[in-house]
Amino acid sequence: MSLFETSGRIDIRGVELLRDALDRSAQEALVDDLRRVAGVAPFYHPETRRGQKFSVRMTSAGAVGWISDRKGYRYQPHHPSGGGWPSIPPQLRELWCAILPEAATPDTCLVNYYGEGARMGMHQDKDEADLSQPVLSVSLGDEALFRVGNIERGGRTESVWLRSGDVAVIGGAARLVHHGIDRIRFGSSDLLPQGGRINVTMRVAGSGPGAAA
Ligand code: MD3
Ligand code: FE
Repeated sequence: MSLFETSGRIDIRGVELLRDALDRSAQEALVDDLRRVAGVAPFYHPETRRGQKFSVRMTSAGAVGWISDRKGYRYQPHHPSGGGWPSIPPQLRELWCAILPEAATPDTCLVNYYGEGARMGMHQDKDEADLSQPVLSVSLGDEALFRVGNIERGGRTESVWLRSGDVAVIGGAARLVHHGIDRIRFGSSDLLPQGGRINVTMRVAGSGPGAAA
């Protein structure tokens, strides 16, 4: 996988964006891997405790996967349909190790699919047991308007368009900032045959309140 050769590093409130970290062939190989993941663990529409459907569809790979349903949100060792999650694709593990050699081994990989009109509201990621462990994100397909706020709710925010092949590293103080995806530019990339956007986040979920089986 070709990494860093042409990449610019951009700092957005502590989120480190590695522009164009993955070239087209690496992106295509990842899409193939994710197609295999979705073959075992199909994308589904998570819902909130109150029964509101997310506009983003999700699946996971790894020992545990993040899910949200009428019982709440958590990491659990099986897909909502009952089967186990597939293993994390080797290319993604290698990417993590190349960028984050000091970090623990990731045990989950959340895959978000944004179709036309999908978005993700501002939120914090704090369901992982050890919040000192970083998150690594890979964007594939259509461009997305990513917004980064503050550790406290509200206040000023900064936005940037994420593009296919961009990698983001979230660690340190940035790990707890509020962030979201306001919208995508549907059809802006030809990577995914049906259009839309995939974001992959690798994490160390660990064991903890959020990981109870
Ligand atoms: C900043 N995903 O899955 S990726 C998520 O594009 C999520 O699908 C977005 O937020 C997406 O939770 C944004 C970049 C990202 C991922 C995790 C973060 C930024 C983050 C965790 C903490 C702070
Ligand atoms: Fe998030």
